[in-house]
Amino acid sequence: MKKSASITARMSDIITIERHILHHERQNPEATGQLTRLLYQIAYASKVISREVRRAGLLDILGTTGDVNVQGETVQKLDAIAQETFYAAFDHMGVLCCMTSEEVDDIIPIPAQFDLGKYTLAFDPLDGSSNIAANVNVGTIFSVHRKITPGRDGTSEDLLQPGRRQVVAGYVMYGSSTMMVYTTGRGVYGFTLEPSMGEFLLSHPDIRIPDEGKIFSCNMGNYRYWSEGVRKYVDDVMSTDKERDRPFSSRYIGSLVADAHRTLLYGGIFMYPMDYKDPSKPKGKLRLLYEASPMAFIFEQAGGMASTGEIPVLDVQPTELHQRVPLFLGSKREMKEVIASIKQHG
Ligand code: P6P
Repeated sequence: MKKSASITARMSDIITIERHILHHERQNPEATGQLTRLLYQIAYASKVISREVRRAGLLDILGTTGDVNVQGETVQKLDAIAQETFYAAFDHMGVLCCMTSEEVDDIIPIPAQFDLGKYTLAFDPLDGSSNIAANVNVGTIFSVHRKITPGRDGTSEDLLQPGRRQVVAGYVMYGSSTMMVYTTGRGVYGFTLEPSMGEFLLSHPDIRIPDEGKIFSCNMGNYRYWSEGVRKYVDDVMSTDKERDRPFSSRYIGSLVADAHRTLLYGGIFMYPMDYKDPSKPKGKLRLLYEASPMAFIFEQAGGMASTGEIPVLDVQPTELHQRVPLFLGSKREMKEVIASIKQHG
């Protein structure tokens, strides 16, 4: 009896993502179940992509399809698989009115034969895919908004909403383990895939970013293209002639999900600043709708900050599906310091 009791006790301690999602649905009296089904499908699609990522080296799918995506980047085969997996997971679910993806130029409508729902989905099916061949962590990033326009079909207006209005934001990281991290505006929760069960189990209840850290993360190869304020901040962080109360380490993977996840757990700052290589045409690199905005919702929910360097990312009014923005994510202390440096020095 005792043995079964301990198993029962262990079972009751295990919180699957499904159990967590249902628990939150019950707390929301107006819930219709559409959001629950949406989150279930994200978890399902992530398991399928995780399996493909893990087998990549074995199935000779590391190569490219030869296609070029809307960003002008050569599409890796896994990108194509991840894109198709996410699309196929949602086109028939009756929870979305439209989608947008890094891999597709235009808005993605729901096929006429399927029911429509009240949410939009913006996603990067496999961010960091240029790192795949080196077996570096890659990830899926997703962002959900409510439909705001009348009529049946979703429009770009439903997608081009400020991040402050997101309903759900999250990412899946395919690393030494597969983790899904998301927020619905009630804190940030992390789930780790238990491969033998095929279940995401709650491993990081209520993630909070430290108020300060000692890791800065940026591509120093672009240093000469940054504004004076950013360069001064980095010079200060790296300086040894000042009495800094903590030495900094530099960590940069070049895969947003991996760099953001480490920053979220350990603290510090991640930066992809505005590039002034052509001062007449300053540009960001990371995309607003399906990279910066979902990460910003997560970081603010975890007690951190997310900025373009001038305004909170969540307050940016999108104008184009694939628009790019400069992105700073991190602990309050480092974020306030870099924003102050930009304000003072430009
Ligand atoms: P760079 C990956 O291609 C990506 O979109 C993000 O995941 C990552 O943060 C960034 O680009 C890396 O860019 O210019 O440092 O290689």
